[in-house]
Amino acid sequence: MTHHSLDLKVLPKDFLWGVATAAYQIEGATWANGRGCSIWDTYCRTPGKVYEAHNGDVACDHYHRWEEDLDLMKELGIDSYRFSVAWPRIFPRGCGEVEPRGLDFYDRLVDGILRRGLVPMCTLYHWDLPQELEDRGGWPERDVADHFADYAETVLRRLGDRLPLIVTFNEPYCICFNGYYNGSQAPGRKNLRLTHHAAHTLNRAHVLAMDRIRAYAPGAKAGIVMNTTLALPATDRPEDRVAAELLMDWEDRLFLDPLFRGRYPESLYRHVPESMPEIREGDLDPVRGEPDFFGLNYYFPSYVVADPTRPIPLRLVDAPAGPRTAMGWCIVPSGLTELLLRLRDEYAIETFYITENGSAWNDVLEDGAVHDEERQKFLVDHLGAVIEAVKQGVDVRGYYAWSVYDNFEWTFGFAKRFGLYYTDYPTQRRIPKDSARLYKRIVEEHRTENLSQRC
Ligand code: GCO
Repeated sequence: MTHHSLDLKVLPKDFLWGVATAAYQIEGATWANGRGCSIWDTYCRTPGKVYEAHNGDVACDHYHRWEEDLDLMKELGIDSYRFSVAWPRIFPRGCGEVEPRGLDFYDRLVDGILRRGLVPMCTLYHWDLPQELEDRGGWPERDVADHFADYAETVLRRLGDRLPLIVTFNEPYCICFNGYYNGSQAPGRKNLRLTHHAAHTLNRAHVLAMDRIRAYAPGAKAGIVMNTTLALPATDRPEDRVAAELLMDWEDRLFLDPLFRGRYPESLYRHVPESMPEIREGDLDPVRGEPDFFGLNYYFPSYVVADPTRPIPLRLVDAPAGPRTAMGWCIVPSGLTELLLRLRDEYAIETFYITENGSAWNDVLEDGAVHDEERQKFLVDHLGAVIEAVKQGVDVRGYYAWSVYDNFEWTFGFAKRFGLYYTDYPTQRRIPKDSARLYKRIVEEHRTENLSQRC
């Protein structure tokens, strides 16, 4: 097991150590108890979209194994569990009739989380849009924001008194750009105007959902989760620096500026005016939509050069030579520190959670063990980056490892393993990797540090 020299006493005494999952990636039971079809059920059945046509029909069978999974999290010694609610379980058609058995499942799950002394962090949307709403236009359609707000209210009327931490959306960038621009994820469409209209619907939906959260979960802290790009110029050329800032307008400020400033980046109107959406009074409201915390998902930075031949004059280039995870992603822990500092300074964000951070490796199960040295190093190095940010005054309240166990990695299916536990899919056994033992030890050491400080 990896040794570490993390300065854990830097972290707040009430720092939340957690793990994160998402409904479609772990639950399975996609046709159980009235659940409706989602865009990911459809996408998985579209030839050529997902590795070996894998799908979430069974996944980690969490829908039936949730109690043992919560016991496993308790055994891991963590404080908090970040999960998502599947909209199609609550509104099988996206709106209209509610499926009470869907609410019943999450009612049991939340009570189970609380009964084990864990803090639930509930994500209302982690990519599984009901297919019928997509059939009616999907996120580019303005009224999906109203349906989302009604869905949020329905969930919170049932669970709101027991959810201390609530997230409206997971990764608006992926929802909009992978879903409607580059077509790499469900629903797999490719249209810039639809992308920007989807972004506006989602920005508006966040504001509407925050109204409902304040009304039906008044005791909760609410926020949003973004995989904000750390865009780095690939060279010191001034034009590449400009391109890097433009990438952040394009990918990130499209969501950050509406959230914190109530407007879109001016550069988008300069470069792609024809794709920008109609904005109505009250759509973007930095007062109503202001989050209590910002959830940051961090995996790797992006490297950018200027490219005047393109509508948005930039191009992503490969990261400098160096270690890569099994996803082919570069590994730059210091980027997490830099990104936290930049977000705090640019938007005066007072409270962060690292809502996802983790790595995929070609894990080998031998003699019932997985000696995942690289994942352990990734974990320690990125926790070190969080500690460095805290030393520089950033208020980070928690860290959620992605993920507790291997699960459905979207278009990569079950081929990529991010878990602290190894999921043996044929038997559905969860087998602790060395990284799980390391995470458990780090959590225990932080608690011990706190106790010693109290004495
Ligand atoms: C994301 C999603 C997760 C992924 C994880 C690994 O950030 O893309 O929130 O569902 O599985 O990040 O790619």
